[in-house]
Amino acid sequence: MIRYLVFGMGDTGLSVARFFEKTAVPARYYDTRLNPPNLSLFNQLSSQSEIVLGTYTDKLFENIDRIVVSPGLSDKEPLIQKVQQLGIEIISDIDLFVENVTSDFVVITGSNGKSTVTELLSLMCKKAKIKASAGANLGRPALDLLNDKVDLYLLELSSFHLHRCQQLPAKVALLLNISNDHLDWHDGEINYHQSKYRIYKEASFSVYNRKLKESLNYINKNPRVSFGLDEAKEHHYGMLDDGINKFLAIGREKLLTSNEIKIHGSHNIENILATMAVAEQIGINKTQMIEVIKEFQGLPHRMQIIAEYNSVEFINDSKGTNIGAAIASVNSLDGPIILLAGGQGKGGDYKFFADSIHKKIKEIILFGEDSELIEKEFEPYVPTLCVSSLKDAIHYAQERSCAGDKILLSPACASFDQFDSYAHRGEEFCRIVGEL
Ligand code: UMA
Ligand code: ADP
Repeated sequence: MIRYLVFGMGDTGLSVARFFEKTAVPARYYDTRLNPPNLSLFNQLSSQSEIVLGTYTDKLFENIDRIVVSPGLSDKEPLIQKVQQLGIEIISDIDLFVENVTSDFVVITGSNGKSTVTELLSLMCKKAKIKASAGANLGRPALDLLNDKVDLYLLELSSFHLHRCQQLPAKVALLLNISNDHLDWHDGEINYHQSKYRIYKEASFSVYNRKLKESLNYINKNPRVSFGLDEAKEHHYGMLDDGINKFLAIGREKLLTSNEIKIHGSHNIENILATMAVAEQIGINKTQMIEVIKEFQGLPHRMQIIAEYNSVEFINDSKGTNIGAAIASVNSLDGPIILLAGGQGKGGDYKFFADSIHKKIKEIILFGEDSELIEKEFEPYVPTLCVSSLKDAIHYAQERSCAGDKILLSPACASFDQFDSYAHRGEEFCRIVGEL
């Protein structure tokens, strides 16, 4: 029997442990932290399992053939470098999923829009009465999904997952877009991009963004279809403009107008076109797709108008956790914008950020770890202010706003310097705005 070391005792590590318990596979679990988040649950595992925390000795690798590494851990981790030297096979939880799955699965990635598309697909499956379970980066780890006896799995995959995947024979693979994110984890742009494009390697059907021309170098010989905001050739997804309305379309066939969609911005139209291209491949008909799209209000913490106070709109886009997302969100709004941004950066290019959006914003108020770095790039263009907390940022923004302004929280950064997660940051934003 293969002997496993599981590195990381977060949500992914716990899903691996549950899976191994069910299949009676003994394993050793390790976390660099002395008190990892799920420790009490790990302590309930069977006596076949061992737990090691904090510092380790070479005994950790004794009798180990394979190591399952959690997505948050990069190859810079000393333990992973050691394992590479020892020649132990490194895999991800997604590899275990692929080795054990018996139904079809769809894989979705992109720097932004993954959760929106995965959720939309999930709703379309429900409408079409296709039994499906969605998860992975979306929240529920992939191995936990195997408990659901369904016809189809929808996996939202991050570049961290994809970096370690050995085989990914998905029914359909979708790469939505690429803008720089997680460059620190991947040690640069090239590695990040390659991890994203890797999604197509073993897919039976590929859905690609026409703007990402490089996709075609990675897609295998199997069938493919494209999406984009331009007019599309037959069978491909795109837009048609009759001078009065803009239509989402397949080739020349009009499906619905952009006015019938509740979620804002051209980036969301791209997301919907991509979703329809995948949905067609999993047997969802056009009527079912359109009904779901017309009803869809979007996910929490993504461009949610949460309040209007003195004719000023407050918008929560706490999930705008990288530069590409924040640019898309700013561009999807009209009118004067006071942008609240900052937090823990991920190696992104703040000069590019400022160059891309300074004309659309009235002012930027910054908080968190990278606030001064961002401020430096915006200073030549618009009024800037660095404050110590999100609360101060909201109060200053409100004081400086006039009727008709939009106060947008789209931080372009991760939240972990001051919050537990993007959701926690978004909830705090809603709470503080509610107190005004
Ligand atoms: N960590 C340690 N020591 C360890 C193990 C982990 O310090 O020994 C730290 C990591 O460096 C990281 C944190 O713990 O900062 C969490 O890492 P993890 O890999 O244990 O995370 P999980 O709890 O297993 O959650 C992961 C995904 N997290 C990451 O990729 C960082 C979750 O995506 C995902 O929902 C979950 O698996 C279930 O599949 C979250 C995420 O932030 C939403 N994803 C990134 C993003 O969307 O940008 C990629
Ligand atoms: P992900 O799961 O990839 O983080 P989400 O669907 O949760 O993506 O959206 C996160 C943020 O990314 C949104 O708040 C929005 O600002 C931005 N976004 C969504 N779709 C796109 C897209 N297609 N292109 C650029 N930005 C996008």
